[in-house]
Formats: sequence, C-alpha cells, structure tokens
Amino acid sequence: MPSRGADGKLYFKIVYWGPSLGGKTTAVKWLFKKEGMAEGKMQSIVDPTGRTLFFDRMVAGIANVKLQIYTVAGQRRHKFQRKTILNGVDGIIFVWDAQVEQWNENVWSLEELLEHLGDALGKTIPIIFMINKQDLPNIVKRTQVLELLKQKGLDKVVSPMTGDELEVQVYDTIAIQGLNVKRAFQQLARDAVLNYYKKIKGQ
Ligand SMILES: Nc1nc2c(ncn2[C@@H]2O[C@H](COP(=O)(O)OP(=O)(O)O)[C@@H](O)[C@H]2O)c(=O)[nH]1
Ligand SMILES: [Mg+2]
Repeated sequence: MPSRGADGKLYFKIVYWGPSLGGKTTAVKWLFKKEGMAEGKMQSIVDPTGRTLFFDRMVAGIANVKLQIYTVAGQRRHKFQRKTILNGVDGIIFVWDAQVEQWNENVWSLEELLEHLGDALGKTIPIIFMINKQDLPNIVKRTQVLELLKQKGLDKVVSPMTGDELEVQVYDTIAIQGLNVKRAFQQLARDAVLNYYKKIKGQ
C-alpha cells in the first residue's frame, strides 16, 4: 500500500525486478534522463564496476501522486537486499533479458519473485513484463516467454480497474534506445494507482 508523505501526497512504490544485466538500471535512467520524469536526482548504490549493489531510486510526480521507482540488484548473491526492496511494493515491472543464454537467469529471478509475493502477484500487486534487448540477434520468441508465464500462472492478471481477468501486459523493449520504456512504465504506474483506489473503495 502507498504511504502518505509529509507533503500530504501518496507515495507509490514501483520496483523493476529481473536478472542481473537485464536492463533495469538502463530503463530507469532512460525515464530520468531522456523522458525527464524524475524529480531530483537518481540515487544509485553501485559496486566499483558500476553494477547495482543495492538499488537505484528515482522519484517521479504524476498528478497528485508520487512514484518511487526502485531497481533491485540482480546478482543472485544479493537476495537479501532484493527482499528488502519489496517491502510495501505497489507494482512490479519485470525486465526479462531476451538473450537465449539468459533464459535460466530469468526463470530463477521470476521464481524468486513468486517466492516472495506468491499469489498476490498479478492479483493484489500489479505486474507487467518488458522483454528487453530486442535489438540483439540471438533472442527468445515472445511466445516462449508467454508459455513460461502460463506455467507460472502469470499469463492472466486481475484488472486493477474492474477486477476482471486480463492477459498480462508484455512489452518488447530496447532499453538502450528507450523503445517502449515509457509506455511500459506508464501502464504499470496507472495499474498501481488504480489498484489502490479499487482496494480502498472495496473496504
Ligand atoms: N543491446 C542492448 N543492451 C542493453 C539493453 N538494455 C540494457 N543493455 C545493456 O545491458 C547491460 C546491463 O544493463 P543494466 O541496465 O545495468 O542492467 P541491470 O543489471 O538489470 O540494471 C548494459 O551494458 C546495458 O547497456 C538493450 O535493450 N539492448
Ligand atoms: Mg542495475
């Protein structure tokens, strides 16, 4: 659930999740630098080689709400840091690395997310997918990813607006060029906000 800030605004937490080097930081940097969506600076906690050690964080304001955007450290050994970042999450953007050889890393990362959030994923916590690195030659087909999502029970999600069952939203993206990055973000941001209003209306 979002929290109310000292400024009286609602702060939603949106998390970019996925395996190491999939393009999470690149996507958030795109929103920050090219789309100019951030308020203030982007914070990044990185190791000496520039890989995310804990998180990146950026805040965007849309209408009367604030969106706190986090990316997790994708390397397997940072499991504990990732769990911390999920506290109070309002929506997930999963960045799938489309490279064929990264298949197992994606599956591992998705399974870890399911371990943490279980049935809430796609039901009370909205999720969308970016299948990233579409510019590279040796990538998986979209249908293969959709098939895996089906196996994991994530091919269908609950509409944050109506409560009906919907196909999960899956975007083909190129984070380094910004292709579909903003569109995917706006979809999930909208879902997270609508989901909250649906929840409080239902109370
Ligand atoms: N070719 C290609 N490279 C990408 C794309 N997105 C990210 N990268 C590269 O993949 C590497 C890891 O990206 P990064 O955003 O740090 O991944 P993270 O670990 O998920 O945060 C960097 O060298 C990026 O430039 C993409 O869409 N296409
Ligand atoms: Mg990163």
